Amino acid sequence: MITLYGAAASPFVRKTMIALTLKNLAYEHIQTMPFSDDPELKKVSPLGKIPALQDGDLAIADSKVICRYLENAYPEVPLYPADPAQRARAEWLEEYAGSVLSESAGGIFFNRVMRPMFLNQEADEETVNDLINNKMPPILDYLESELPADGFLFGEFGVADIALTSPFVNAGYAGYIIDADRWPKAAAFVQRIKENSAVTPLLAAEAKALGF
Ligand SMILES: N[C@@H](CCC(=O)N[C@@H](CS)C(=O)NCC(=O)O)C(=O)O
Repeated sequence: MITLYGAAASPFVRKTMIALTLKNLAYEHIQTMPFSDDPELKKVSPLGKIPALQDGDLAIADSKVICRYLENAYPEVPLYPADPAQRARAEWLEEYAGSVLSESAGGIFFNRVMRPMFLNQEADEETVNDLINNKMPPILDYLESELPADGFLFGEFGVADIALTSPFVNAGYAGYIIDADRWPKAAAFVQRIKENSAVTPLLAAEAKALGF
């Protein structure tokens, strides 16, 4: 049995949950908050970060490591392209999503949602404005040049599509909407992935749990 540790509202946990769903893998979900010093989490995730995953004797952390393990261990539904060059591009976009995009989109979410809801702090709107006006536009310019006008990035629904969409779900909770006049492909892509039948039930469940 596979066990997934983490909170669904994390872009990295959500990405992993969608990957498990697309691969038709049953799993137990242990709701675990980051920054908690939870000894159970530290056993599977030495850095205390989410997600972490246990599959039999194997315990691993980091959504990239987990998704690549799932791809190798459960190849029936592939989530990365088979062609080496395409696979490298998919892994690059996954990396881009997990670094600059997650830092900026996640920063908007952290300030406007996490701080007031969980940390009893006010949002730092100066930081949010910087993220929205200075950090997000070059990211969206780049994505606009990479994303397809229709369908998925590499033919079939895969990790790159999930990874690039997930941080925008978080930013959406914080009221951030991609300007479709300026970045039409990016806006339509994110909407398309969010409306995918494998994704909508997960988004509905997490939105309900968060009270949105
Ligand atoms: N590269 C990691 C990033 C995971 C990550 O940063 N998760 C956040 C929650 S969204 C976390 O656990 N933060 C706690 C910490 O940094 O201590 C991945 O892809 O899983």
